[in-house]
Formats: sequence, C-alpha cells, structure tokens
Amino acid sequence: METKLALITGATSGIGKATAFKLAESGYDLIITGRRVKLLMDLEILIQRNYKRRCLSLNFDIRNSKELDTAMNKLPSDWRKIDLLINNAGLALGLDPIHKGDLSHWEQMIDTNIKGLLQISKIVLQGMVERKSGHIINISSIAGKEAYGNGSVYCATKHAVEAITKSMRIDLLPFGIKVSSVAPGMVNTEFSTVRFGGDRAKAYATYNGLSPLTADDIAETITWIATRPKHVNINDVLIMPTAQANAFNTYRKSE
Ligand code: NDP
Ligand code: 8X3
Repeated sequence: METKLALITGATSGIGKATAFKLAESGYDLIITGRRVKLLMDLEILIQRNYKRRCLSLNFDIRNSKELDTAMNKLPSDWRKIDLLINNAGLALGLDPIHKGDLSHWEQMIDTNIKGLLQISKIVLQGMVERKSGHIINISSIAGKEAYGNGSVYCATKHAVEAITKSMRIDLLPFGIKVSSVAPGMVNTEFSTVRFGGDRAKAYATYNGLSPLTADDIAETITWIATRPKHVNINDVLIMPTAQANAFNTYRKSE
C-alpha cells in the first residue's frame, strides 16, 4: 500500500508534536511546520531516525501569508501529494474581560487560529480536490462549543473553526474529502504558558488538583480518526479530562 503523507501545523510542541510521533508510528510520512526552527529540525531528525519515515520541516509563521505561500509553493514534487492535513497551530493570549482586551493579542489569535488555518487549507485542498481524496482534521476546543468569560476572542476563533469545519465538509462532499474536528478540554501543553505570557506559575495553576488530558491523548484520537476506513468520517470529537465536565465545571482535589 502507498505510504500516506500528513502535514501537521504547529508541530514544535504539545498536541502537534505528539501527533507527529503517533502518525509516524502508524506509517505516515510527515511535513511538520512551526516558527521555532531548532525544534522543527530536532523533531525531523527524531522522526527519520526512530520511525524510519520521511519527514520535512517547513519553517514559517502561519500568520504571514507570503511566507506560507512561498513555503508551500517550494515543496518538492514528491512532497506535494498531501493526504492528511492537521490544522493544529493555534494559541490563546490573555484571559481578560472584553473591555480590557489587548488588540495585538486579538489580532494574533485571529490571524493564527482562523486566517492561517483557512489559507493553508485552501493551498492543500487544490491537490486534494484534483485527486478527489484527502482528509482535513481541524483542532477546535471546548472553547469552540461554549463561550466563557474573559475568553471572548479565543472562544470566537474556535467557534469560527467549528463553523469553517461544517462548511468545508459540505463544500468538499462532491470530492470525497473527509473533514473532522477534535475539540479538547484542558490539555497540559505549552498552551497555558503561552496564554499567560510565560508565567509558569499561573500556567501550572490551571491544572491544579486535577489530571488534565495529555498531548498523547489527543494525538491518539487524531490518529484513530485518520485511520478509519475510507467510507467512515468522524465528524466531531469532544474530548475532556474526566475532572472537567464542560468549560465551567471542574472537580479539583482541594475542592
Ligand atoms: P502548544 O503551545 O504546545 O502548541 C502550539 C503550536 O502552535 C506550536 O507548535 C506553535 O509553534 C504553533 N504556533 C503557534 N502560533 C503559530 C504561528 N503564528 N505560526 C506557526 N505556528 C504557530 O499548544 P497546544 O499543543 O495545546 O495547542 C495546539 C492546538 O490545540 C491549538 O490550536 C490550541 O488552540 C488547541 N487546543 C489546546 C488545548 C489545551 O488545553 N492545550 C485545548 C483545546 C484546544 P511555534 O511556536 O514553533 O510557532
Ligand atoms: C483550550 C481549552 O478551556 O482554555 O482550548 O479554552 S480552554
């Protein structure tokens, strides 16, 4: 059987990195992307050495449409048949009421979580549509299902991911292209450290007294979705830590 090729955005840490390992283990060749070039190079070598899979790093900021376009246009011909796109690159910045929000944070979240996802999807879809096959898995969030206070713009971006996923699925129906969404609750990655501007104590407190999901939990789910038979599409997975019922209710050991 022909080896499949997956492109994972935001593979330098957390869910993206764990997914790179799991997909490589399942036999996928990989294109991995992110801004931190050293982390990309390290991962590329690990995947090649430990899993004997082809792996290519693309170093660009997904907010920069020119950089993204150039990187994708320069792909060598044997890296162009992308079977699986994992739209994972994303972030939250800040946790503030709307009237105290930071405009540059808002722009960064919108440009990464929505516009970046849209642009790379459009590029990758050219080939998928032509070949009438492919699979896109968008990483949403519990914040795409519910809106919580102090998170208006992050929640809005993930609600947008949910809407884009549903519309994409309709647009791509005639081409047999699968579109799936994975919406996790709390996952212990660099996410909270990024959200709180590098404040590790604050990030750590997010998971105080409970066991959050791990990046591996989500990677396993993504890999399961990607490896269903051709006639089966998993539309939507909402996956939570057992100690988190929804965006608002958690059970912590100290409670
Ligand atoms: P991490 O911070 O660990 O990983 C985020 C990844 O996104 C990194 O690889 C980062 O790479 C990449 N990224 C961020 N901004 C850009 C950019 N401008 N250009 C290119 N790449 C970028 O967090 P997670 O693994 O947790 O996050 C992955 C996805 O999961 C996100 O979409 C997030 O919203 C979602 N999610 C996370 C949850 C959680 O609790 N952790 C829960 C629900 C959803 P680099 O910095 O090298 O560019
Ligand atoms: C990340 C989970 O609850 O911080 O998407 O929005 S949450």
